[in-house]
Amino acid sequence: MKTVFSPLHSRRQVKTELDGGLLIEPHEKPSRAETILARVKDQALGDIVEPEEFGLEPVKRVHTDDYVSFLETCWQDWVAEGKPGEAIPAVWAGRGMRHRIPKDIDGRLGYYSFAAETSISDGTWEAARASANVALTAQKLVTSGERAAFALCRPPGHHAHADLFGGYCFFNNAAITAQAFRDQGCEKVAVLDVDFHHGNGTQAIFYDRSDVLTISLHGDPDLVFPHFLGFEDETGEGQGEGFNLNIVYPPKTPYSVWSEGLERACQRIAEFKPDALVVALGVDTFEDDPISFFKLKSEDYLSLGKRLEQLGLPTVFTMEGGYDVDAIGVNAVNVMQGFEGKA
Ligand code: OKP
Ligand code: MG
Ligand code: ZN
Repeated sequence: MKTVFSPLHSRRQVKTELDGGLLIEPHEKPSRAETILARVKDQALGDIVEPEEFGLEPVKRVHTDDYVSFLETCWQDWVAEGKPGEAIPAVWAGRGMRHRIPKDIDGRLGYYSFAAETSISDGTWEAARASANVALTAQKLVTSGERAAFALCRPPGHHAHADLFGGYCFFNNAAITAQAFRDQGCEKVAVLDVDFHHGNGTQAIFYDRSDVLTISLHGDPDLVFPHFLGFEDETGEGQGEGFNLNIVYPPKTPYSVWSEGLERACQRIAEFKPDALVVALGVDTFEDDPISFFKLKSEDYLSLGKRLEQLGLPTVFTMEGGYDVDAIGVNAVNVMQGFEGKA
């Protein structure tokens, strides 16, 4: 399997993540991507290719023009205001307040976000753009006949809505990929999100559509991020009714239980009969992940890959979360190797 990777991911190198009342070193850090890349090389998974430049058009099929423009100039606007640190949203339109776009950068940071842990600094825009290009290049490989491709995206994307960043995400790489499949002639596309966290952005983007089936397996949002979306009674709306599926688990869920939901997800996908599959691949389901609470083991990722292969679909994997940097390479590449038949 080919891996698409851009060294430009390292342009996203923020110093801060608001966590527990402190500004800590971010969990979503450059070494994550480098460790996965090293494992891809070590295991000789396949060629490693740099992304092509697709421009903003396929990004804007999913994200609003004004959101994209905001991200492009956010850091300069912040610096121009004389702010001393990294750009961090600190104010939102609460219940009863107006959802209008303010001129001031503090106001716009709040308007275009849903969480405060995701700081912005110089290079975030370039890295987010590169991450989308990585996903789109993998999509092009699969459209051109590859059975599957691994988009080694960083920053991740599945929390990003059409016009909201948060949860370490800016552009929703999985959604952009699914939309690219649609725009190139696929009638139906499925997005399966196996990251520990709910893929709230992907769900929201396709919520009223029946052409893109969205499924996410995740930790109970009553207990974990993103807190305000991802419950099992969210099944889609309008035309999209019945085309969103959330499968929620409690703390300490092992693969033996998690895989029952995977089976339900796979059966729903098989019934949907999509022309392509996008897997939003987080490996923060791992037992030693520092911010998550499932109990998957490294060998379980081989089983996951094997089950995904059995769907028999052209498949793009977009990298999402995974914060135990020591294990992230083994776990992510195990999915690809399981897909390719390694037991
Ligand atoms: C991004 B992805 C940790 C709180 C974490 C943000 C989690 C973002 C996860 N104290 N809040 O889905 O892996
Ligand atoms: Mg998920
Ligand atoms: Zn996650």
